[in-house]
Amino acid sequence: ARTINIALVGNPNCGKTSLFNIASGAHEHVGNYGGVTVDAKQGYFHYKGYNFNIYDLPGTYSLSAYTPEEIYVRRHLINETPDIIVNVVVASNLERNLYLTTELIDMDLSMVIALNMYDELENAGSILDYKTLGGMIGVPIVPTISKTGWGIENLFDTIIKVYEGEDPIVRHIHINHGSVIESGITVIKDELKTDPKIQKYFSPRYLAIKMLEKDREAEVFLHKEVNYDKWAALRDKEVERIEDTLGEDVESAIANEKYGFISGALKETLTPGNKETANTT
Ligand code: GDP
Ligand code: MG
Ligand code: K
Repeated sequence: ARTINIALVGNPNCGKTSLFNIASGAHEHVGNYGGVTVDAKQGYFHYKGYNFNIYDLPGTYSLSAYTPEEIYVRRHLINETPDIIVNVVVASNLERNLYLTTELIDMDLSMVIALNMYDELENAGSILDYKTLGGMIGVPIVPTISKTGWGIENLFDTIIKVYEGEDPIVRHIHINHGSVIESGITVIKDELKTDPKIQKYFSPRYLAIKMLEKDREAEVFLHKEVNYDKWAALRDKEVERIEDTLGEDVESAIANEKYGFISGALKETLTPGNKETANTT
């Protein structure tokens, strides 16, 4: 049987471990992973003729390389190259949870979104047109309640479909960061494309974004793999132009554009309810 490698990625307290426990089953062996200080687990199970190898990764709000958890998740995605990322999001807190999603989209990875705590969204009286939202971002979205197991079979059926290249929703999109930033991304990306070593780092577009952010892991990668001075000079020129034009530092500007993209997408797909919930996550 074929093995599908899966990584659960999401904010702290979004329900990753609940999902992991339901999927891998109480009877499976679940050991601590790699003797690391961050909280990560690995499990195995079989479903519909496939072997699943699933990692429960530490919770993160973003993939900037600042905290041990963020660095751990980034390295896992780069080194273990999971077949499918399951991005677990809190259905009742999408404005914040989808930020990480926009970063995963930048990385150009195969992905399914578990719209978890769907019960809380419904309890709040909110309605999300998740099919339309999934179509907009090119990622299948499956509602789940990982506390009870509701929706988990549907989630794994969707994972199999994406793995087999049979899900019509899947499409790689680019988050539009606005013309000022996008022209900087394009200038750097077009240069990066000429260097075959860059292919090791996901996509040239992703690395170009990370360079503009002066991301620490990307800096280390460039130092190791390529002629750093040439890239730094090109990057610095673009950063200066962007910051002069926008009047803010480029890292915040990129984050703001991502939040703008999310709020635009939610404006079209989410009808918020007016009931308060006990959700504090
Ligand atoms: P993690 O930090 O992402 O691993 O999240 P956990 O799996 O530890 O879950 C955090 C809390 O949310 C726990 O108290 C879970 O019981 C609860 N939880 C998980 N999934 C759901 C869900 O779908 N609905 C509701 N209402 N609570 C959930
Ligand atoms: Mg957990
Ligand atoms: K909660």
